[in-house]
Amino acid sequence: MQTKFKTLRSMIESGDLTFLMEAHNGLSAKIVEETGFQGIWASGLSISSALGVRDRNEASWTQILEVVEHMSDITNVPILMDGDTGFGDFNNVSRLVRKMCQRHIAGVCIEDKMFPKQNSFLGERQPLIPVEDFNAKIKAAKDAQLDPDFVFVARLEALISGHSLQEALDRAHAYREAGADAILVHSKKSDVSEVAEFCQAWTEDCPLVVVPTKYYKTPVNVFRDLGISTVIWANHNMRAAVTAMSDICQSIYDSQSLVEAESRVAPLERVFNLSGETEFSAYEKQLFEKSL
Ligand code: SPV
Ligand code: MG
Repeated sequence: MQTKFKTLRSMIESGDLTFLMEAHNGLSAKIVEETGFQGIWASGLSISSALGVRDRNEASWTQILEVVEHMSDITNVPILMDGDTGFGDFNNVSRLVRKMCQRHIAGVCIEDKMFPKQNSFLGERQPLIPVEDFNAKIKAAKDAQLDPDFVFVARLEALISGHSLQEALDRAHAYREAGADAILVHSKKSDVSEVAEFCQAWTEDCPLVVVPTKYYKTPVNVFRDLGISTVIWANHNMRAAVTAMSDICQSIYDSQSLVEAESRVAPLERVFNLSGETEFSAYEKQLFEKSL
């Protein structure tokens, strides 16, 4: 069987547009896979929110990794993990990558901001890390990887932080040179314009990744035409869960009854199926039959 590392690499390097769907725990990861997505985005924002903390490195890297390990254990599709700024310097990145590889987590995305980070959609002009320090993180990750197909995605925050297109391009070239396997060009504009300008100016043979949370109205064919490799749907399972949980809480609170709620929630059977109860029962039966 092809490793998750190889699968993620071939998806990102293939000519077809790849979609990674957000998950933030084992349950959501399972649903993403079951729906048919070929890969999972382990979102820092969503995992933090699900843990009840801010997207500011309030959860430690081992707490995040533990969640992603549950996601990896329950699925067969590869996971690209949001590694924020790498939880420190190049040495922290190195240790993170080693531990990810041991858990078969296929790739990491690291952004070129400072530690501790905050979500890119908050505040203005968040400071960028010096290029040489980010290059050290890329090189350390590549030196530390335990599988040659482990994917390092270098995430450019230049545009979102108000820097020029040229600054973004210069950094992207430097990161590619340092060994990045793909470049994520991030934008908080409500249209695709600055991402499009970047893509048109990007002549290297290196995959581009985008996160269209803010320019969500852009049809995916636009991404195809721009030669983009991978689209990340970054936080919609977490946001869907927030809406669904708020609605059901309100309904039960107001009615002091489960009657109205019952038809609006997943049957318990579905929950048991998602966590593998069906396989467990079959396996248990088989084990005991054999030993008779
Ligand atoms: C995340 O999902 O945590 C991301 C994407 O980093 S974004 O929130 O768009 O910065
Ligand atoms: Mg994030």
